[in-house]
Amino acid sequence: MMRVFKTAAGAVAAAALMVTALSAQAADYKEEYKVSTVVPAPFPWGLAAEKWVELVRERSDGRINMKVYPGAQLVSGDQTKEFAAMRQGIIDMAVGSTINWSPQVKELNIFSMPFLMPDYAALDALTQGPVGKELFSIIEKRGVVPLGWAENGFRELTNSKLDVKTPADLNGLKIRVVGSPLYLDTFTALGANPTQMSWADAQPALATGAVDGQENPLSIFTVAKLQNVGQKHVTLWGYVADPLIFGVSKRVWETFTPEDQDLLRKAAVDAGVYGVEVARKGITAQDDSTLKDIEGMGVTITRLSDAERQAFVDATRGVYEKWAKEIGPDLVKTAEESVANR
Ligand code: X2X
Repeated sequence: MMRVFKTAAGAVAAAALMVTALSAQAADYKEEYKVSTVVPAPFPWGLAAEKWVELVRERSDGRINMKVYPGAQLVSGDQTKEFAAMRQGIIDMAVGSTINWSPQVKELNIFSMPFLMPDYAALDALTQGPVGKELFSIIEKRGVVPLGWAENGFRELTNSKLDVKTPADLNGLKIRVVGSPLYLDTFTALGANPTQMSWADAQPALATGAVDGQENPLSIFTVAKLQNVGQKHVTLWGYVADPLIFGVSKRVWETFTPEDQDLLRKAAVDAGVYGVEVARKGITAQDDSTLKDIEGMGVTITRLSDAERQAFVDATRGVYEKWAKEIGPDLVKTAEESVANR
């Protein structure tokens, strides 16, 4: 709306008001925005978060200052509370795993559906297609603004006891899982003895032998040096993958100008591209250097034939069907179509 000022003094007063309004806005920005993650750099997850911080700092000429707080320390290590804390504005921002947010956003369990995604193309078809779009709209309705995707990775099975080739090999093995009940169902269906604990508790539990095994991407295995806590047997089964989401508490989001919202979003997308690249490094068909490094440390890597893998698919089919109902049959159907048409 245009306003006509009757006097020059009126125009000056109006301009002064605008200047006050603008500086008030800048003053509203926090000195530091806290970004929660579970693991720090040099894990690919931490690298993605640091890249976001760096890009935002550069592109805002230092006006927006973020800092990564790893170890889920902003929620006392309880990574499954990260989403709730962000929604409440206790955490400003996070680069979070879909698994850790799934207790509050049950639809995110889609990535934990056993054997839904056979390869990276399938994972990309979900995050970059209609499923990703739908999930982002659900997350936003729950009080967190999602900005982009990065990646923890395909989660492989490791243990201290034996080479696991068949579901029967898992019989009675104590396996640490993350805090989504879907994982309890999957490992129970496979005859294992799953127990839920945070990542902080998992490492001592592996070291003392309180649990025999765990599942995590190979980048977590190598950076955390899980071979040193007895994990000498790795089975490549790629049963699930957890993408990471860059998110901002809605309360915090609304304090940014539209230009800065755009800046934060673009920086998250760019940091996500980098994050996916580092997450896949060394574990693809073209470059399997990480697998060779792991074998070089005296760890056996079991690669399943199609028939061997199918036995795991069959054993977890009931879990898949049960959780399709929990997650929402329509979303699961869309996901299956995206995978089929990838
Ligand atoms: O706790 C785990 O296993 C980890 C680090 O992968 C997640 O936070 C999902």
